[in-house]
Amino acid sequence: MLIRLHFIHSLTFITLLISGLFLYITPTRTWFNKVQIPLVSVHVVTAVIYIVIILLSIRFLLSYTFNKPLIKKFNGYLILVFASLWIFSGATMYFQSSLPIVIRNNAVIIHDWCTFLFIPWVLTHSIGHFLHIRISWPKWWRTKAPLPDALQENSLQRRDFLKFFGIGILFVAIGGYIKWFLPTLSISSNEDKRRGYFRIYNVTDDFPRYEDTDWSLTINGSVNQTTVLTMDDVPLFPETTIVDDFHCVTGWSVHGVELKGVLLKDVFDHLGLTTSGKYVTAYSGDQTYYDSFTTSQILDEGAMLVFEMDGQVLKKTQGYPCRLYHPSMYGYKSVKWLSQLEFSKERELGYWQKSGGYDLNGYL
Ligand SMILES: Nc1nc2c(c(=O)[nH]1)N[C@H]1C(S)=C(S)[C@@H](COP(=O)(O)O)O[C@H]1N2
Ligand SMILES: [Mo]
Repeated sequence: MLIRLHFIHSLTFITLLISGLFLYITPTRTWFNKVQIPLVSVHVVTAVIYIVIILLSIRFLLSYTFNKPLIKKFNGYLILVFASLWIFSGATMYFQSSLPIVIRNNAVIIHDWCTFLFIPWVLTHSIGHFLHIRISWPKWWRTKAPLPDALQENSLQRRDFLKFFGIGILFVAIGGYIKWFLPTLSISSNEDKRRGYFRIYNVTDDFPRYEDTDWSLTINGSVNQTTVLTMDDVPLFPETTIVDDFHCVTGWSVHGVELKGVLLKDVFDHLGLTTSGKYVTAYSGDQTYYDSFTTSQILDEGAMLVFEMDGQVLKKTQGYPCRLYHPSMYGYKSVKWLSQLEFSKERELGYWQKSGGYDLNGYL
């Protein structure tokens, strides 16, 4: 019974680990999204199964470790502590929309760090399993608690463990590497500005690689005059710089990002543009991503065209040369490679409202 539980637990655990790492790593997350495999749901459903297993095993675990040496107790309790941290932080992430940003952000940090701190344990534990390494207990422990026969009997499962843990370790190694590597790619070069980092999101395989000469922004639909802006026009408008916290609805944030660009209100004022449309759809030059706003959100709430972040022109992957930004809304409203603002009488649904159920207004 215990061995079977252990096996089911490790299978579920590895599934969680792998799907979690796929969600964490940008290219795999994007790929799964692209082929429409709902990885988040896979992860969540597995997590529910995992919770059931943990709840089922607590009784066995406690009675099993009852008169076992300290090290066995330690293993059992370690799993319980980590499992509860994962479960609580995971649940917080799942129900995040009703929780304050601080809690949400810390939940992501706890969830990620538990995973990465647990790697050494998974490694030692599974290596012990495949290589049949057994640390013999000191005599005074052994006499107190002789090794149970059950431990000797699980040799049949070792090959399976080898397979599953082998794959697991590979992904953990890749994930661990990326975990340490990613922050160094953070957009801020200045150490003390490093406060969280952008995880590049892109729903398409590729992205538009604009030069500053071939980018343009079309403002059309129900406006008094259709307008096409190029980089040459940008200096005509007063420059606006704000420092703001960037929040992605999946839980990560970057604090104190300096965003430089022009307010859309200033663009309208300077060009004498007016609109009779109540709504705006903002399209990306990637031909796929777009989102929808009310005209007043765009003109009266400080929405801007952003050209620089933290004192540097946008990176190619972060929307170069121009992304939309609304200071009180989630990151998904920040359409990268912005190419068109279409004003209309009827409201469109955005990319994520159609495929991910994100809130239309996207306020923080
Ligand atoms: N064109 C385009 N814009 C986009 C996205 C996208 O996939 N494509 N993702 C959005 C989401 S969900 C977020 S959180 C931010 C992430 O910004 P970053 O990629 O610069 O970190 O971009 C937003 N703008
Ligand atoms: Mo996002």
